Amino acid sequence: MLYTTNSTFPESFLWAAGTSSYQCEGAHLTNGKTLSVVEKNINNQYADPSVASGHYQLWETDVELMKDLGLKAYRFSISWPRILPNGRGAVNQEGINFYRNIIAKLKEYHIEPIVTIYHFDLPQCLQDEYGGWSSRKIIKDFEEYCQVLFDHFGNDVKYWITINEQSNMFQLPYLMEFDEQLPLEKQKFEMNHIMTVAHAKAIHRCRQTIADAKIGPALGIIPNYPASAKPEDILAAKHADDLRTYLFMDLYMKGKYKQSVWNYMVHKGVEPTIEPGDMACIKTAKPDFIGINYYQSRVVKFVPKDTAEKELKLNYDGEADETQFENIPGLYEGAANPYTNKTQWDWEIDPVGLRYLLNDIYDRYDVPVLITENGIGTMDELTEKKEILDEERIDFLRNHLIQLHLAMQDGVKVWGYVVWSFIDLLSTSSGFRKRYGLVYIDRDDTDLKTLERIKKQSYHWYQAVITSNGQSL
Ligand code: BGP
Repeated sequence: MLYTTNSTFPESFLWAAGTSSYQCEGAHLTNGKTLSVVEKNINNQYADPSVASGHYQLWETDVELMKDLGLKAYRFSISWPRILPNGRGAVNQEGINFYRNIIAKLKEYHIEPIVTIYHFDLPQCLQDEYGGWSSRKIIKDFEEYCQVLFDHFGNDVKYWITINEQSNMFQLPYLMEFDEQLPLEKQKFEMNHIMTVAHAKAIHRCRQTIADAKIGPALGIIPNYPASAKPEDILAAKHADDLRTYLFMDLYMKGKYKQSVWNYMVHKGVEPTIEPGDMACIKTAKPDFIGINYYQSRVVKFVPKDTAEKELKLNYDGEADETQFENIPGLYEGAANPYTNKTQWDWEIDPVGLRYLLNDIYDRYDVPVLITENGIGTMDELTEKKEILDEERIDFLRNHLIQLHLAMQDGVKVWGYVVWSFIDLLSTSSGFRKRYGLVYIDRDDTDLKTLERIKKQSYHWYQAVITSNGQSL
């Protein structure tokens, strides 16, 4: 629809906020928990995950803050190595109790738990034993981990997210480990296939165990815009979307490899090994919804085959303009957008892109959407009165919610909206320097301070949004 109406958000709309385990819990080697790959990797480069936001100890305070905020739902992830310290086998009762207590409190306050099964934290022991996601052995271990969660929490948790940001997992250097002796791209596509089968198995297990559950993946999506009206640039944007988004979406929703991407992989000799039964397993595991993590859009232009290859280099410290866009010679290269503002970490701020993306996804796949992450990383500072005046965050969230609402009026079915993040947490790329929370945590990268929770201005703003069911944006 090209014109908007005055409709309101539905009563059932899930106003939510989110976190993930290793980013907020801390206690990373406490009460039976073992190390995960991502904890090992970020510990080397950024902040220390042993305390994070102190949520393991302070979860009750945090849930009280959720209640005051009026959240209808809370998205969080369960730590695989907290539940299964050896990656499989013996279940750690302390881990089960930790999440069981949180879920019980959420239910008491009528806050719907939305549980992510896998948010980057692979047990390090499985990486050491057989190479983690590079081995098909992980499919069985992941399936059993899922079964443990469904058996223990299935009565109370009705919204499940299988895997967070499968696509980004292969882009960001600290999320996965690769074998330096083997061609990188081939490894990535093999791992992607294995992960897709594991995701599908999780959906099958969920359907067998929890009759009334809704389950789907959460994909980090960056829509690609052409740098100009030049036909080659238009095609470049399509290629970038196919490789970075629709490869994954077609697997999840249609149960098949996108032909153009398959051709690309075959041409480069990097296509994955498909075993008998894999595609049938994937095809019959249609998700109930798609979770979208949306932060930014990107511009791409065509670059000829003989261009030098460029890797993606991220801006980690928030000193703007350090990002180097990746390219695939012959297909596309990232470029700056002259029409959008950027965050301090060079992420393009593009609320309209959310409306565009939602329409595109819904047209292609006809599946309900949950915005599983949306937010802005900023360097928040306490004022003398101990306040956080994060107007930039309020603007960001407001403008995205306006576009989300317009997309709903266009006809897109959106179940809910998860602000990233509920409390400040360890930014995977930049530690505590880059804050996303509605609630400030009194610590920084080097000084643990008091871990006091302080409501930001955005917390109060979101509270009013929820109370008015989106009327008071
Ligand atoms: C997504 C992750 C989140 C969160 C967010 C912000 O990719 O799912 O876990 O980290 O991005 O990213 P960052 O912390 O790197 O700014």
